Amino acid sequence: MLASGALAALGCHKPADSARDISIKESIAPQPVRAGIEIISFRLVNAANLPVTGAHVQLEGDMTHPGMAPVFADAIEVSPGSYKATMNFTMGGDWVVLFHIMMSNGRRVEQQMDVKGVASN
Ligand SMILES: [Cu+2]
Repeated sequence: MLASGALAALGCHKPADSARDISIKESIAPQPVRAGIEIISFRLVNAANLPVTGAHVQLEGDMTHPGMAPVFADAIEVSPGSYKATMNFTMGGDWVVLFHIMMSNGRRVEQQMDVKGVASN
């Protein structure tokens, strides 16, 4: 279990045009991010700042250089609107994590976060 104080917020991303009303606030721990297992925690809220509950979220990690297979992780909802996933960054370098979100009403939303400068082990 992670202490919330160990989480370093990476910032609140403005949603993409297709998901203007759904925003995501994410953090990743431990810091600094190193190759290997990291915990990605995130909160989904709607335009009224209410938690988006019951979403199924798959994370996809891609490196910014070609020739690497993506890594995937399924998130679990740990409290209403708050989710957590365990991602294995298989290499140091610059990553982009895509959030493939399927809301409980079936609507699909995409978000992403940049994870730059993952340290090599
Ligand atoms: Cu790579």
